[in-house]
Amino acid sequence: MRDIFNAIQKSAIRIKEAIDVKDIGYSQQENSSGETQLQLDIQCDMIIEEEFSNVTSVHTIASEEKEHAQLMHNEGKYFIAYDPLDGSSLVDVNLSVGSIFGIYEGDFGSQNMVAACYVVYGPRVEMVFAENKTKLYLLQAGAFEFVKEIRLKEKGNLNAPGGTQQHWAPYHKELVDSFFAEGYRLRYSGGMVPDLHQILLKGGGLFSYPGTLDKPNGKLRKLFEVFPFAFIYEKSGGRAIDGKGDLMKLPHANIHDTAICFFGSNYEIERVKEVYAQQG
Ligand code: AHM
Ligand code: MG
Repeated sequence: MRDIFNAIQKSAIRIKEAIDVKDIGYSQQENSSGETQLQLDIQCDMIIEEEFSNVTSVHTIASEEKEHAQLMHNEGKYFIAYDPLDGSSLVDVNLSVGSIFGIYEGDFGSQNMVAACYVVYGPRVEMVFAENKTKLYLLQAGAFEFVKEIRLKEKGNLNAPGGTQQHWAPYHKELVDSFFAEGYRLRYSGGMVPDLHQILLKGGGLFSYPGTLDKPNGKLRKLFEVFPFAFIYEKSGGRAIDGKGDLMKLPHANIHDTAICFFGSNYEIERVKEVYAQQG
């Protein structure tokens, strides 16, 4: 695991350099979700692949930017799913973006997750790594330094509602509005890494990405985005559900499957459960 941790740190430093210096442009390719890939997406994907190719404990990788999983080392035991540059379309407006990693043992699948990590590229570069506990690191003078352990409170006051409102179900809109009516403040950048990072570091709140008319199973991908953050929130004393049950109990059929998702502190997740339970 130490080798994987080091490879992620090296990747993050190289990705930060790529974000800082490269022109942003679209490639001629689409990813598995049908989105045209930015050249930067492809470059970040290659950086991570290169770094993991040096780590013999990594058996297989799966990337949001690759259609299929890819074998690295037959003798390895870890299966790593990653989103190399989540929210990459925010780079050209200079908002924060991130890389997300789910580390699974034996095979991909929520039940096999043993660690998760993300890196936020903002005014500072920070890394959050969760195994038994959730730890925050800051990139300083070329190295990641431990800052503190992260724990969520029972309740927060931030509300980050994802998806197009026009396509929300009426009960979902009522749920989101009920938090605003209670004094919650809107915090939504359109990048799940900085949005979920903010809720974690400010102690609590709710991030939601519901099923919508156009995307009934939500937008965010289980292996690369949903499970890693679900794991991190749970290890931080928070919760992560799909409206009814725990995200970390969901199966997946395909590496690019998506899920409806809610991440937050206990108080907000209880409210979501109450509202969604009434929907049958
Ligand atoms: P991406 O992986 O193509 O970058 O998309 C994922 C991003 C998340 O970071 C964010 O939470 C979500 O898309 C925002 O979607 P929306 O604009 O529909 O709310
Ligand atoms: Mg993504």
